[in-house]
Amino acid sequence: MAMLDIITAPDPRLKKKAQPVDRVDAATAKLMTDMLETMYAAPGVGLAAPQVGVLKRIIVVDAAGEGADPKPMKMANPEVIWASEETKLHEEGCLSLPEEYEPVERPDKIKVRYVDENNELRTIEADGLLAVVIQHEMDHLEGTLFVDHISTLKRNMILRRLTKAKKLEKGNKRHALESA
Ligand code: K1U
Ligand code: ZN
Repeated sequence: MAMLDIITAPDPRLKKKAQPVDRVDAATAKLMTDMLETMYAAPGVGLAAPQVGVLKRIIVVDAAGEGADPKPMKMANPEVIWASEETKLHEEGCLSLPEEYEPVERPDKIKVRYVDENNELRTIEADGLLAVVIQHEMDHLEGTLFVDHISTLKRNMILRRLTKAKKLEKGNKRHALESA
């Protein structure tokens, strides 16, 4: 297993559309396992391949919650085949937008078809946090971030904060290298 680097916004790689997976072979299954390990370590409840620089339609999710038995899910080529008309507002975070949280409105229940880590086609029904996280991760496959669902004013504020944080981090790294 390997830990992967998570890309943070703003970064053009997070705005690109991911490509379908032909079949889930050993390399894809390993990527799924590495993504899950990276997600747990972050810690997070979901991760999409574009967040680790891989433009493939792969997501991993575990929305079981603290104290419950883990429920890891590895999905390739996920597709929403049904979504409820009823929507819900849920606070979202993103490992690519560290320390930023905003409510986002999405369908409350969904049915998703995907290919699992054994290359088997599966369909699941999801609601609550699981439905939120799957939809959020599927957005990453389209190059969409949760801030694209909120007001321009809030989005620009968040992106300005993240740009500043990145510049500061770059400066700190350069300073550390110069004084080493
Ligand atoms: O970056 C990501 O896509 C992962 C993101 C998923 C997500 C969380 C909440 C709502 C929608 C999508 C995260 O996991 S952010 C971190 C987080 O929410 C969390 C971390 C530890 C425990 C519980 C939650
Ligand atoms: Zn995210």
